[in-house]
Amino acid sequence: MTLRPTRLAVLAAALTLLLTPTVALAADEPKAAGAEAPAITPTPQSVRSLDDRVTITSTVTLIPGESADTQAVRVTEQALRDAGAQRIVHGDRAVRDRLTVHVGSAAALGALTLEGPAGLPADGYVLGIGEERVVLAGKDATGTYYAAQTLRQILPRRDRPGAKVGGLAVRDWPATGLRGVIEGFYGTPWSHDARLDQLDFYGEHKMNIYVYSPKDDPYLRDKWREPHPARELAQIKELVDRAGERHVDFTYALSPGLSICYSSDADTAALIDKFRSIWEIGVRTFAVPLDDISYTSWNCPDDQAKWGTGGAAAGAAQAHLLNRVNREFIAEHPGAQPLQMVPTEYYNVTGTPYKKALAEQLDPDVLVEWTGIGVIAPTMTVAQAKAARAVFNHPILTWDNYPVNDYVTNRLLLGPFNGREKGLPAELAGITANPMIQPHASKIALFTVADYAWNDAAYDPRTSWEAAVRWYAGDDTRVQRALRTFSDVNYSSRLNLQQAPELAAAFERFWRDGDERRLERVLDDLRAAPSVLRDRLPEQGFIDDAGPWLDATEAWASAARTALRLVGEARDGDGREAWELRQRLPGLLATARSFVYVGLDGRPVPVTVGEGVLDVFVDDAMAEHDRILGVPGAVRAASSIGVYRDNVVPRMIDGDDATFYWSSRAPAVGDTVGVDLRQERELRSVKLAMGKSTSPGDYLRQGVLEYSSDGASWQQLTAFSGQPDVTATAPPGTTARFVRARATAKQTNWLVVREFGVVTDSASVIGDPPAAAGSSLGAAADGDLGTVYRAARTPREGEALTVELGKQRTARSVTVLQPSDTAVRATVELRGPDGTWHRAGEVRGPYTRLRFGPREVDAARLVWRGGVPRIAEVIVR
Ligand code: 14T
Repeated sequence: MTLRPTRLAVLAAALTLLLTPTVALAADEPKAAGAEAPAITPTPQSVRSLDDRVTITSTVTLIPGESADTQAVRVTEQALRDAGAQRIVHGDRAVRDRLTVHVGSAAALGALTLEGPAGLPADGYVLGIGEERVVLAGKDATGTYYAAQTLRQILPRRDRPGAKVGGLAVRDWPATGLRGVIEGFYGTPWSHDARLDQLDFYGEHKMNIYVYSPKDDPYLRDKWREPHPARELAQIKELVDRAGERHVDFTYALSPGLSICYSSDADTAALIDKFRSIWEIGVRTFAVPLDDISYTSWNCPDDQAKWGTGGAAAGAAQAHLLNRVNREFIAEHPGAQPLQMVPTEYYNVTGTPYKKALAEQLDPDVLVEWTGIGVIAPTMTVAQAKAARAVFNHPILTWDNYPVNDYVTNRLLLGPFNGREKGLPAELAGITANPMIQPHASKIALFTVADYAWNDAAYDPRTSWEAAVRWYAGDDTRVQRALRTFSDVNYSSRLNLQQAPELAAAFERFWRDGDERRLERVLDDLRAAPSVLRDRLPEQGFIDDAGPWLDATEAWASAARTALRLVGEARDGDGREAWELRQRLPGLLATARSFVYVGLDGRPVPVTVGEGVLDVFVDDAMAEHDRILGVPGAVRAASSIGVYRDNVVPRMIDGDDATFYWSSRAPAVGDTVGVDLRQERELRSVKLAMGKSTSPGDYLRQGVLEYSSDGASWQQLTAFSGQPDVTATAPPGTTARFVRARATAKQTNWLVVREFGVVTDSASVIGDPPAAAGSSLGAAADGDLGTVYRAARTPREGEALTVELGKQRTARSVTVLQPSDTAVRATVELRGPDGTWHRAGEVRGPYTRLRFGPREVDAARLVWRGGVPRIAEVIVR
């Protein structure tokens, strides 16, 4: 059938011609906001566009009303100037042909027939645009200030007057009373400038509380009785002033728990005196955190005498102290906000004598901070919050340990606030998030916290995260992409279990469809992201914060890019090029792992990015190459338990008895450590060496040694108990790919494995010259391209290296791999069934592949012809 233009198509073409000029004209007009949804953050409760629009005139009349403060006026004026207004004149009535802006006036909403803010919760506001006016009407001064923040986000950016702004009615309020940040982590406290910058950020994101409680400021904890040095006090005052301007409650938290005597009048007076000195610089909100202290041992005998021992005694003593602060200080200072406290049991809702004492004895108006269930709560539900309210019998303020990274200083946590059930804010006095040691890098997560705390009903973690990235990157889409890519490889946490969701999907897709080009683009973007951010991200602080992670990202992307090329060359059959690339990877990986974060204690901590995704891809790529080449790959070690410090799992197969794998907790029933031989092998014996002299008890107290062909069904080799060193010999004929030790009883000690040794029938290598120190003959045929046989000296006439295959097999090729900087020459010979050797060819260069017709062989040898031998692998297939 031939296609003819139908009458409809002709009509459509004509219509297009007719309409095109009109469309073009419309595009020339300044775009009215409201045509696309304005990016208001946090997400407002309700936005409605009105069938009207206003013009930003050259001169604007600003009429301050009853709930306007200087800051709301300042933000409004700035927003108007940024939108093209040239003069802003304060007045008390509208002037013809000028835009009128009412700041803090509910009555002015009348002309727009909008309901006023009277019925809204604290901090709520109504913003109306239409009828030649803009009206900002807060429930209170903070509400008006927030209306101004919303206006700032809505108005266009212009350098001359005339912009049209679509009519709009925003009616907005927060889902919970307190929304903000608790600087409550261990490690390097934020700098003064970073804190000032944070306060600006909170104001812009409608967060209204900042709790000043860095664990490592000595004057807040260790030396809580001592006054702040004058310079520091002056800085605190500057923070307090800035917080006030941004409608943020600066909360001063003093943690006396390490040394206070609860019954002491002097100590109570010292605490109150310090609060008083802080009141004087303008602070109105106070907290007494009693977390991370011992409540089983008192700091003075008087407390023991007064309260006895146990949780109930601790609760009573703490309530006593807090009530005194509450009655003698807070109640005596009109304008003071409710006192906040962190209980020593802050991480669950279990009924205990301690909580019961607090519930009954602590003054009812004191806010209790709670981290959810677990110190880092993966999820928080409405039911849990209700349970917390019930068990503490006090208003609950969450201390949400996200995105705090003091327990994982190798990581940046750039994923969204997640796992918090909708409806939670309504159960709470508020939400405070404990941020990262890195203030600027914390803003992505904190943006999403602000979004959730303001409007949990509308909150979607992924959408909010995307908005956060766009907001932080600014208008440049390239920077947006770079920041998204970088945040993706720093995404996971206990709240967001998947690491690098976008990159992981790209890898998965590649392994499915083999589209190298597509993945190439993804990895090129990842590699370029750090320099794009360094060159163009608006906030330099982020670059300083993220330095080692940016470096690591670039290096990991290079490694992954090389790994991808490796797979490509191997699949295309270019073994020589593949071997070149394969040899580059260990160095690239070492570089990728070389970047460190240096904490307060001066210890360098290697940083990670895309862990479990980038490293696994490189591993998988090498495995794919090795598979194509016909080698099984290096033996792998695994553990079902995490790693303590840097005592990583591979240390139990490094052949070094002085290094060890150390678990991050005690093994439970069913926990395993083991090795993957990467191919089915004849199993000879297993030797498990556990414990170490400085922690001799750290071994599997009771367990079994098992082996498996598929990693799914297991056979027992032996059972053991009460012995740190376990050896077992397999019955002749036993074959296995996997060997493991499994705990069959729970224990309290953690686990140290010095070596997990497995002896198999692997091809044996004999001959001369002997291997140099640190190398072995076996490395030439161990299935691991990463290990190299290095001869200790120049070969003598007639010396050869022989690889015994263990059994006869049909072969069609021999491949000999040498490190690229070696140029040894050798003749390759194969032994046939009659025991005689036949020449197969010559080794020349790093990659030699000799092919021949199918031949029965049981050994191969390299007869040296010159140079000092270094052989990565001899592969007979
Ligand atoms: F007070 C609390 F609510 C709280 O979370 N305290 C600390 C906090 O300062 C720290 O930033 C956070 C994350 O590491 O966890 C708490 O500190 C801990 C918690 C532990 F379970 C320190 C050591 C622990 F073993």
